[in-house]
Amino acid sequence: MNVSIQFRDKFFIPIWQKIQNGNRLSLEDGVALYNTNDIISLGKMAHFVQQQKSGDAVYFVLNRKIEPTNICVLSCKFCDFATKPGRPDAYEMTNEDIWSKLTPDLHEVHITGGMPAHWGWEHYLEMLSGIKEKFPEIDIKAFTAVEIDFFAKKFRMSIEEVLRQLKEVGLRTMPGGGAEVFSERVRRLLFNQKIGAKRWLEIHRIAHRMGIPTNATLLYGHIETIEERIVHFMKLRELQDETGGFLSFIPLAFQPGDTGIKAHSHFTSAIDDLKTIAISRLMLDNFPHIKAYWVMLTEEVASVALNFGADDMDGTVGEEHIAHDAGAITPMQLAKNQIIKIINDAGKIPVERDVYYNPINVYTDHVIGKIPYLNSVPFYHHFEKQQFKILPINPRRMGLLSEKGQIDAGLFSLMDYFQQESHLALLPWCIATRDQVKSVMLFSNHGWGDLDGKLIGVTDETATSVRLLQVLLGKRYGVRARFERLHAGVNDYSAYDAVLLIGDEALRRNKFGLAGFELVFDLAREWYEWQKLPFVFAVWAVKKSLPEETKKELSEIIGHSLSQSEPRYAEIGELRGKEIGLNRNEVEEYLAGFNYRLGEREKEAMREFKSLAQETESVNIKGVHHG
Ligand code: V47
Repeated sequence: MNVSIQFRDKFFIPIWQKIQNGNRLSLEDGVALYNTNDIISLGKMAHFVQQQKSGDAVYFVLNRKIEPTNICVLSCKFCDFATKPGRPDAYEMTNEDIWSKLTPDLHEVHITGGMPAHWGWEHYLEMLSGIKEKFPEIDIKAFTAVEIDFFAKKFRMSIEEVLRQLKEVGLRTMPGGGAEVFSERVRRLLFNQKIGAKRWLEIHRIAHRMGIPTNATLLYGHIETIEERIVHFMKLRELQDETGGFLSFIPLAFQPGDTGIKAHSHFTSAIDDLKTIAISRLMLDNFPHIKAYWVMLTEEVASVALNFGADDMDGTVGEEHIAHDAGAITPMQLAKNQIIKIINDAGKIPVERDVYYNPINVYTDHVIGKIPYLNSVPFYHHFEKQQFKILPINPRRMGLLSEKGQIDAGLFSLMDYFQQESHLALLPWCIATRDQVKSVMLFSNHGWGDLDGKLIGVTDETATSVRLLQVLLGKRYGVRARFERLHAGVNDYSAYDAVLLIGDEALRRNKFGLAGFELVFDLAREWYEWQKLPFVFAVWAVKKSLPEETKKELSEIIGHSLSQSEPRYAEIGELRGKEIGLNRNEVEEYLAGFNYRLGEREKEAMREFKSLAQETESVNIKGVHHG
């Protein structure tokens, strides 16, 4: 993707070079970006990164915020929400009150609030288990690191034990609150009873290790310095390098209200908000999402932020007190249609998501699914979009959206194509291996023959690799294993005898290893040694009902992109390769290992696999292991 920007601030040029080459920005770069008046160029650079990460997608979730009580043992100066027992504004919700606020159409409940001295541990466990029991479709995002630390101390448990028990009763992810600003100076002045950076980061590290993805926030616009904001980004970036467990970063604009910070009685400016969104997108190069939290930004700023690096609008929210008690002027909730309109007006794809950012529905036309793995870069690097919009999506989710008619075309997982042949037309391109793949890998503690009865964690991202694994186990090795789906993102693999991963994660683990597993098997190599055929993992297909003209246009765009890309694999794959930890040579060798054109041998391989899959018993796969 070539983007040229007319900079007014010339010092942007070396920074822009770093961004385009996938090099990290420094503390000095971050401070310089804040000092600019060339806000449009800043926005364009952040938008470039946003497009690399999430194409045209902007995510939202049907969610409900619950703040179970405002009674809190802490007294942070910036907080107008917290109060003490017996005060007229104090409230406590019973668990019944909480459950009565939820409806089955929701996909996420976000729980965070005050920390009262008198609630018991059982109360929290019942809160979550009651939600899961009454609303199995609602995923729970609950309790900031500050609350987790409070539970550990109050109920005399380790952080691991607190999280283990919460996970068991339904906790899926953790929100990013309580980080404030990672600065001892600010902590002493504004929230000296609260945990500092070290403990906050440690708790998130543990959560990630236990397979609980989390968010992160920065509370900005009060007494912190620009340098302190950038140091905050760098600390988050460092932990993300280590764990990969952060989903979204949310800059929280300080709401002055009647808080104890008298010198700062005004709201942040829209310019500061947009700079913070853009600079967080640029500094946090390893975070998948940046959230424009409309509750604190206003709808107007949030909508502009969608072209300044943000790809996440939080959700419908329902009710909110932390910002509103501190003077926020925004509504308490946004209707789903209003969110969809804001996103469409910004020229993006409104993507309704689940708690792990899996797309559930998209609300616009001309959507092309893009498999976000290195091996499909040749199809998209020179893709001239015209009227189409690009949605990065894993193969399995693309199949599900296509079933609902919400995807016009894409690279489909082979099994999904087989199932939807009646309404999908094949195009002459695919992702096929020659002999090995390097990115569909089984990490195991047992050889093939010893996997009988064993528990295998399988990626949630595709139907084809999982079926290939079952065919290999059943037909080649005569073995029956048990399977459990993994969720997208970080997982705790310790419960499994083997784990099937695909895409860039598999590629990374193939190079650097997956802790706890000694053996690594390449599924395409297994297939090749057995069948002496290539393996077709995905095929390009288009909705049959599209006008012929559109199909033709799309075919030309794909064909053009591929022929432009083929002579330049090292160059086009370099950026993504860097993210995975591969050098140029490794990228080139990896991409050269694929055949992207659907020829006779590939078609023969498809037929052979289809009949073997039909003969193989379809094993029931349980949901994600949460224990
Ligand atoms: O931790 C308190 C902040 C946070 C004020 O993870 C204030 O998806 C502004 O973390 N002005 C709670 N902010 C909210 C939060 C959040 C919100 C939306 C999404 C997610 C997510 C997380 O609110 C607190 C604190 O940092 N806060 N007082 C104030 N006056």
